[in-house]
Amino acid sequence: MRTLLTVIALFASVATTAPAFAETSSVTAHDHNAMMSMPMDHSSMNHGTQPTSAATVYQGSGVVKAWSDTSVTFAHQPIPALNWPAMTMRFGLSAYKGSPLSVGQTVNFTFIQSASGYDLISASAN
Ligand SMILES: [Cu+2]
Repeated sequence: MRTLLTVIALFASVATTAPAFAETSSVTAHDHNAMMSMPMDHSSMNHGTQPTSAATVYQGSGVVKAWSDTSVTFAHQPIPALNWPAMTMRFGLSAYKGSPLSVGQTVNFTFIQSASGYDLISASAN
């Protein structure tokens, strides 16, 4: 009796873990693909309906209005992904690895939402 119960318990635990494993590995493969194609593929940008640790990267373009060690101010074009109209706003620089931008320069840029606002990721002259 004891052996039979053990066998049943083992079988049940294998049966419930196996599908979970399959799902986890397919999600990982999917995320990997999304990351590989992110710079080019806009369609992968709106996958973030469930909480993940990877922040969504948004794209915009605009004119540099101010530059400091910690922030840049852009007068940017509308950003449909966020339902933003054109506006002038500040982005933090803690995640930015590029060179300083010049006031008056028009750039394409990418950014993420941060705990305190929005952080610039990259910018390239337009
Ligand atoms: Cu804005």
